[in-house]
Amino acid sequence: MSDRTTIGVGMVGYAFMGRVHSQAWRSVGAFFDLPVAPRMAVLAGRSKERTEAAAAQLGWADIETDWRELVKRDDVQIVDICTPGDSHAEIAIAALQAGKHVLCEKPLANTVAEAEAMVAAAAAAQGKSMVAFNYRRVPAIALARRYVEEGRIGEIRHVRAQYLQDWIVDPEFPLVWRLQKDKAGSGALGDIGAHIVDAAQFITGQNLVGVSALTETFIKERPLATESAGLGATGSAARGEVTVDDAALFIGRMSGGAVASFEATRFANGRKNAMRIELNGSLGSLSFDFEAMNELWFSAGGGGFERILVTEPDHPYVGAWWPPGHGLGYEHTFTHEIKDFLEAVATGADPTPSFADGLRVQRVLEAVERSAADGSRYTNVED
Ligand code: 4PW
Repeated sequence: MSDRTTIGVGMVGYAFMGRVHSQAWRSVGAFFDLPVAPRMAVLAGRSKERTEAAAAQLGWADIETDWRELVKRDDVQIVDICTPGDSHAEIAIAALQAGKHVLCEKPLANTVAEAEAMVAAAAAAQGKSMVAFNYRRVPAIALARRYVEEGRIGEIRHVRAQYLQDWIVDPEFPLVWRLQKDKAGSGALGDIGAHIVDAAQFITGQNLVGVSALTETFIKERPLATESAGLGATGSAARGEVTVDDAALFIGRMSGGAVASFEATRFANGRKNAMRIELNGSLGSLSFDFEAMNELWFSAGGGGFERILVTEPDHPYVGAWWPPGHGLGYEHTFTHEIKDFLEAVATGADPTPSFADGLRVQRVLEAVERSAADGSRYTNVED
């Protein structure tokens, strides 16, 4: 930390995740009373021209064209990794070894071996580390966790989770990095399935211990991408092979005895960002859909579901924002994540989800892939 009140941040990558993280770094201090003030010191990207333009637009003071230089800088105490999964391990380990705190986008890595190396580096480091499963910081999801902890739905029997999008349903949508195994590790499974695995484990407080899975790649070849931004892209005449799953479905057992089902797909026509989770317990149920992210549905048993509008000041994170009923959006989940991370860094607490939590999710993804590949009826998540 450079002094008592400011902490320098260096961010690697400025595409979709880099933009939303920038928004969070810019706004967090204006809404939350923080023990430290983040300074958006450096943005790293490969192209000088593009990185300079992104830094100017997003509010970063300086740029580097090699993340290795960013990691060495004295004005950087936090390294925020917003790159595709193939570079997470290398950047995170170098940053931790250089004494920095690290916030890393999800999934933690592209393989279990990389995630294990990141966990080992985090354990040996002075710096704090956290994996950016931002949906934990949706107020309604944090409230669901609170309800479970308070015992309001009793013993959990069913977890039903889906993450449904449709942005690659067009067979002519280009072969962006999220559709390439060497860059993304896996497809819908790691990109969005990882979120519902993490959410299920977070809300229930239980780990997935075994799975039975099916994956499918509907479109085997696509135009090569020439440009991409956000979840949009333009393609060329040349085509390439899709090397990841388009959809992943699996059922599983949780450590506390619940049974669970998961569906992750980017082929659910009409569903844009339907990250959904429903829990059925011995006393009641909870249900959430990100497409109505300010609502949590609760059944106290017996009757049907009642809608809780999660915009009250005593709901998680909400008190810092707007009056009741005025609602939050996708970007706020990242602001909350960064607020919690900064508080942990400032107080010396261990932030969650930790790299070990990220590894746990990675082991589930790996078990899903093993089960889908060998067709085995039940595959243990390995420790
Ligand atoms: O939240 C999701 C991300 O984790 C987004 O909707 C898209 O899928 C982009 O990256 C992942």
